[in-house]
Amino acid sequence: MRGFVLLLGLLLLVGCNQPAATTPAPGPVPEPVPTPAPAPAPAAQAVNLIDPNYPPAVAGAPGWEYHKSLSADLDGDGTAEKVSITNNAYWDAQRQEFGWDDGHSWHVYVQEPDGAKTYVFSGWVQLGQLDVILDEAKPGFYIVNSRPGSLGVYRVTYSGPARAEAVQLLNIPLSQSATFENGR
Ligand SMILES: [Ca+2]
Repeated sequence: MRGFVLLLGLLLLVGCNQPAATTPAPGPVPEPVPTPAPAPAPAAQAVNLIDPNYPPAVAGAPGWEYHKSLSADLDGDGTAEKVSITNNAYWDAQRQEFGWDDGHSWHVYVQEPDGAKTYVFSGWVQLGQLDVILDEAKPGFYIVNSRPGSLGVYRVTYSGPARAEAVQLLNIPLSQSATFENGR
């Protein structure tokens, strides 16, 4: 019996001296890497798209037959205004088509039901064209100026006659050599 107690004590002693089984000592906790805040979007830059060298023209007048328009309540007064886009491309009445030159003067304006016009673009577009696209999300519209070698996108906010502001959203150079491989 005494021998058994001695053996038991010895075994306990040996067991206590065994190295701790498997759990490794925890390493240092890594410092959390701070996530850099996203860079703020560059503020849209207000621009004046009116070149005084191109006096206002009215769509549908002689020499200004090119005319596209859209209607929307841009200033929130419950009445729709009309946005018109026009240029002086030659209208061939016989052929019922436009004759395009290398460049044209273009105008974009907002017209109230009473006829008051507010011009937001007057200028020359060389080898390109303007488009107007309504902003469905909130009152306003985009002017897209696409030319060989560049693309400009502007957003126009209209608050009433003579109260329109354009900001430049995009103005990027484009490769003139990149085309679709099938040529279309
Ligand atoms: Ca309105």
